[in-house]
Amino acid sequence: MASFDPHRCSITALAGQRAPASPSAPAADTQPAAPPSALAGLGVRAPAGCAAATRPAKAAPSAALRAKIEDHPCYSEDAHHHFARLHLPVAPRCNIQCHYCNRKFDCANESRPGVTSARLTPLEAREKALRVAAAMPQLSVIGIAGPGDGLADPERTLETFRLIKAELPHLKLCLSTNGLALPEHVDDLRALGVDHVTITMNALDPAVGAGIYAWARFGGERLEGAEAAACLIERQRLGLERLAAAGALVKVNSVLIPGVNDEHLVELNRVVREQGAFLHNVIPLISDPAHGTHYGLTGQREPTAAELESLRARLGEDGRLMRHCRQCRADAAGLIGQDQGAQLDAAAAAEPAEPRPDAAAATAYRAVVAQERGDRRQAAREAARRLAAALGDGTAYVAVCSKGGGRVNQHFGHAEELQIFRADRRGVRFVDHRRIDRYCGGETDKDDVMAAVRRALDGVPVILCAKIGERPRRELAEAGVAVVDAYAFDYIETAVARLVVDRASGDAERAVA
Ligand code: CLF
Ligand code: SF4
Repeated sequence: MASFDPHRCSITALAGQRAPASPSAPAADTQPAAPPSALAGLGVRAPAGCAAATRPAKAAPSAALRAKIEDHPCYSEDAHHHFARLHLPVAPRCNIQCHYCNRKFDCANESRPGVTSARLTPLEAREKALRVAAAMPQLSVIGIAGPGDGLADPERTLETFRLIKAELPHLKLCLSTNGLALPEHVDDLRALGVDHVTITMNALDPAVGAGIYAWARFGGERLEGAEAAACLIERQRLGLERLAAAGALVKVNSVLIPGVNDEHLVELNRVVREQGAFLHNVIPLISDPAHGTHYGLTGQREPTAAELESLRARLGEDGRLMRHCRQCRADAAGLIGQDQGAQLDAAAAAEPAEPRPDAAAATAYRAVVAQERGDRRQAAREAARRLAAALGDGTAYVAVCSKGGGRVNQHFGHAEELQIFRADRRGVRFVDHRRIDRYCGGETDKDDVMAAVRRALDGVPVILCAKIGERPRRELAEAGVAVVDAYAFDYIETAVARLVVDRASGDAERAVA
């Protein structure tokens, strides 16, 4: 690590060669070719490159580590089916300017575009946290993720964490930051029990960073271009190093920007792992011109789903890559992917009294989830056994409508995303989610919804759901997509295995009913 001057970043120590910018090739793994077999229609294909053979064995986490991650919906893919997070939007200001951000909208580090409904003071945030904890026994994490940077005005963030820790000590505290002001706050964060910190790192090379950041304000100076990027990168690396040394679980988020940092993220992944990052989360650039960001207005394109998957595939399969991020709002509340913030705010407006969190309800919920997770793990093992027999070395892709609990339990018409799962001899694994508009009761024209669904499926030939109406079923069938509701309310792993086995055994009525 380069020596650190708290008032001036040592820019040249980190300068390097800019990585060649070329879009990633489409991922072979995401483009299943249908074979002429009993499993045709599931997109089953033989392995290419055999990730199974090269995946390193995962060491079992210690009990202490398990306790930190097993109920955190972002740090554990399994937890995100059961546990919720609440973001408290107490941080309106930022100390840098990313080309993908317009602060009239949420922080693109940790949000999808959409104005946060309110900016809260620490006391207002405390009230909201108490209210949401009372209404939502599945709440496990309180996060601060904008709408600006959580450490640009650190006292607001630290005071909020202090208040939450005093009132709701059983909840995990989580911070997302760009890292510029991180190094000098590591001790404060650790003293408050903040175990989970996300740093958004998009480049290690200032020349690459110069294409991503317009400016940074540091030590009373406004830096621009490569100088700003070099300062930011140095501070991010120092913050990461200090947090990891202090025992925090650091997640690095990186925005994939085609032609700017796509190749570079492979090297970044290697370096941040070496520096102690616990997880890496590569998220796609959002550059809708309507948001008024620099990238949106200058035509910088977003990555395709295939480009994102191709990069993720290169970054390893050892469980240290997050795939289930939904790029949440700065005021998100609820299970990841199902934002209940607006409903909770409306309920609070109707009944303004301050409710007290019900510890017994939270404990009871956790007991139910523990039982469910045990049952689901057992179901997943059984599914893997059945898939190995039915698929051999092949792979199948299935889209699932789920509203949580790890089950196929959502009506197609109510789904706002399709969860994509991959089945192979090792079992069933979450790959990706694809956003869609609601078919029933939504504002989008139904023909447009169906066109978007077909695009979102991108070669995935089957949807599992709890129910579907005749018209969308017929339209999807005409597009070559089977919709199956015969396994409604099964665990996802069980449903996928049953689908594959029923197809292999020729029970087409169940498998495509
Ligand atoms: Fe929030 Fe971020 Fe904490 Fe999670 S979100 S501060 S680590 S509690 Fe999660 Fe949302 Fe993705 Fe963030 S899905 S945007 S990774
Ligand atoms: Fe926007 Fe977040 Fe970047 Fe700040 S760090 S400019 S709030 S995306």
